[in-house]
Amino acid sequence: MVGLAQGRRVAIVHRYYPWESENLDELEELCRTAGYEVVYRLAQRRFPHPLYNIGPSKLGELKEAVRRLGISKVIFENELKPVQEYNLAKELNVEVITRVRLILEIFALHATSLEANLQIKLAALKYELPRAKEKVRLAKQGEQPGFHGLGAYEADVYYEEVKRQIQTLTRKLEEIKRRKAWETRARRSTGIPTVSLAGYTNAGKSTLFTRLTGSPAVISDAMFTTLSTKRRTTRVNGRPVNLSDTVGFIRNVPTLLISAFMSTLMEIAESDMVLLVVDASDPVDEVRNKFEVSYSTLHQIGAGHLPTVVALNKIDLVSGEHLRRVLEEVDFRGLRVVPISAQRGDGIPELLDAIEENLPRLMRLESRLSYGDGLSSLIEELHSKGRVEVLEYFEDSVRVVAEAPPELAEKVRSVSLTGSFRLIEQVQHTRSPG
Ligand SMILES: Nc1nc2c(ncn2[C@@H]2O[C@H](COP(=O)(O)OP(=O)(O)O)[C@@H](O)[C@H]2O)c(=O)[nH]1
Ligand SMILES: [Mg+2]
Repeated sequence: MVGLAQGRRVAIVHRYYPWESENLDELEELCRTAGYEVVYRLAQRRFPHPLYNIGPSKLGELKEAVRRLGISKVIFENELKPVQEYNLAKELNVEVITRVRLILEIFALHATSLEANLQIKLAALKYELPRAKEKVRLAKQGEQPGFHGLGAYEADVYYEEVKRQIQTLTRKLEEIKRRKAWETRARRSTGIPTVSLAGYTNAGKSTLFTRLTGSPAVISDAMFTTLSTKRRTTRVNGRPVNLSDTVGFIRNVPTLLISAFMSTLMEIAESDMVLLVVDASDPVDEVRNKFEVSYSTLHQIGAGHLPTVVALNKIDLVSGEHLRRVLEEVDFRGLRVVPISAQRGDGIPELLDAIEENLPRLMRLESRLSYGDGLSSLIEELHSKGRVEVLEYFEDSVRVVAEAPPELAEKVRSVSLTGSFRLIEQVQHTRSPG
């Protein structure tokens, strides 16, 4: 348990109808994405029990596991009635949530824009509204005195408050949408290109993020998992890049969460290029299917025009024959595909080259700058946003050979000594069509 923050050990439960099938594997993937460690799994095929959803004997087993394994949260795949949620929490003595809340937690971990954050809050409130209503009903009937600690009056106030907040948020979001229509993107002005990691849950995005940024996998309490674990500045063959571990594509997102999901995903469209991570260890048909859905989703969110590199991950798990079939039988739409193992490090140099080739162009500059105000900060900027090859100090001037984003190169040109400045567009490696 060392390294894992306390309070992240969870049990997952799926109570399903006779005509459904058990879905705990996917729920476990989502739990891991949210930073939880699943230490107990319970599946039961039966009609919902009115009080607990699962049957009383299974509840007994769960209760025992929660106590024995130090579980701090129980996560249900299926929806629960408010009264069931209450009864379960009371019996188990730990928090009980459902898949919808879990997915909302994942969104919240990745959302960076104001709009995405408001959409997530709105979805959470809309999810809460019918529950608040039920609390009012129960409290009024006196069926559950002190339900969630609320009397009839408090329950009423609570319900009205949730409703009011929904209205306020909806108004705010409309305003943001109106403003966005004429606001220009401020993000680009830093001069450091952003690369977004996209792909399905479990494809290996976070593992690759860690591999490329060198930061340790941080698993901590959701409240302390700050943005810096999802966004980090790193160097790609010497060139600074902001790498972003995005929310990724999640299967079967509940309808209520679609808007929040889309606006969290939109972050990808704001970046300069996409690194699409695909799990090569799936059966060929599934690799094809996931790639195609990923590809069309990227187009849907307005990221279809961005340069995209496919990182075909987990090649350490597959045979040469399987990899050959994936490469031959899946139509990757002309995108550059680089087989890698994020875990073992295979193919990473090739991947870095592919990323570099798809980044926005740099200008190559050879310049002489005189000593004076702003020289050191300009050189610092060249170091942080570009790649400095030569820096020679002479008595009267400094000779600089570097590659830099066009805006920065322009800035250097404007203060260069006349006659000693050359600006050449960087020769790019040829990019694969698509
Ligand atoms: N064998 C193998 N496992 C990997 C590789 N990359 C990731 N994984 C595993 O796949 C699972 C999902 O990885 P993760 O990075 O969390 O995926 P994400 O949901 O896309 O962020 C984890 O158990 C990783 O250890 C790889 O290259 N090889
Ligand atoms: Mg992840």
